[in-house]
Amino acid sequence: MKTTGEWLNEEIGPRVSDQLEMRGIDRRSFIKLAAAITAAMGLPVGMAGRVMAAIEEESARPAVIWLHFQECTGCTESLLRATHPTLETLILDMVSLDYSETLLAAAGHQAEAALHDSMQANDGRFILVVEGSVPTADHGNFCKIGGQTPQQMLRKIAPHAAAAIAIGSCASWGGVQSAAPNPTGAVGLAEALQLEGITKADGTALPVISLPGCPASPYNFLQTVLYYLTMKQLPELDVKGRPMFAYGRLIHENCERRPHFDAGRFAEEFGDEGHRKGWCLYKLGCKGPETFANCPAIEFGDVGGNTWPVGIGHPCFGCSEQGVGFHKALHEQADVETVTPPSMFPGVATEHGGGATLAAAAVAGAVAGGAAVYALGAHEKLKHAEGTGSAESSRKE
Ligand code: FSX
Ligand code: SF4
Ligand code: F3S
Repeated sequence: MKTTGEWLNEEIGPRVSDQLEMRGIDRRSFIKLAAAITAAMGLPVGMAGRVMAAIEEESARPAVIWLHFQECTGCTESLLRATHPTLETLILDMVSLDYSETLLAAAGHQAEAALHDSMQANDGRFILVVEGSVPTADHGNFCKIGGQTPQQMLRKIAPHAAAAIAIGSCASWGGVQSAAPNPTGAVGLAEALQLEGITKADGTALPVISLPGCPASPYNFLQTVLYYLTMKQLPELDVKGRPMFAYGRLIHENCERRPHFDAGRFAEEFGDEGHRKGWCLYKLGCKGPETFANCPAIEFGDVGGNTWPVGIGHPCFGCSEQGVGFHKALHEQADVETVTPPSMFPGVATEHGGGATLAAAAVAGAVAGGAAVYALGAHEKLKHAEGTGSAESSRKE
């Protein structure tokens, strides 16, 4: 029986670059794209060759087992329904998706067999992706797949994985289901493993990378997998298990409305003059000042034009931040974590040529990375603009 990965690979062709070429993205553009992704991962752009090789290396494709627990499947949907085909082509060709409850062609016992076969063939080597929260109340009986609760599935599968990715806020820390009164006792994957005492077969902790967001940004998933394939190790994580390259900075630090915040120009209510003029949304409840994510740099949907919550005029509600999204009231004002720039920023009074600190250089690199990943979507926009002869442009191109 064919696995979902084999079936998909048959459908989408043997090599990523061939596939992209069929979709009008030539080799040169592929190289540029690889350079953009490399920078976004916080790696030197000179490593783009290694990233490209990792994308194209078929034998290195890790097996992926993708489980769905309590969630809306929005993470999978947004990943696979990207406006342009580049993203899902890259993702689906980089991994061998052996088991996915959403995408699996098989059903029932055949599906169970695919899971069993992949676990046996890739023991200790596959990546476990979990989407959705784990119910801990009433023995987890709120959610069952094939007659098993998430805990039972995790006990069976997780010890055999090499690493796990918790995709979305639900899998990262409970997400929307963990909103008070949290009737199912929803927790994220890392907490569920800890509560159940689940470790790898050798007794060591299973590394869990959390990619919160409701839904999670497909770019952050792509970059995390690519980093792992290229560097053969996990990216640097923060204390909440999130990759630093994506969650290292507050939304408030990269927001295009930040000059209005600093100048005290706020929208006071939806539709007022300040709102129409694009002023800061802090007083409408924007949680950007206490939410770590790269939404303003990466945006959503590959279409540019400020397509992220604040960009289209709605306050960030902190969907990716534990204790903020689904826990604080929508229009409650945020705790401002950095009223003044963090101390690691270069001093504005520093004389030219004085040299930046290492931390400041890293911050600058992160900004460049954020802008660079935007090129993923910008490339398609450019093609469209060239095709239609329009002078479409974006603030970040
Ligand atoms: Fe949760 Fe993802 Fe929100 Fe939905 O599955 S993060 S409810 S967009 O889909 O897990
Ligand atoms: Fe942007 Fe929100 Fe910060 Fe205002 S409060 S600058 S809208 S992130
Ligand atoms: Fe979520 Fe705020 Fe980003 S609501 S999508 S974290 S801008």
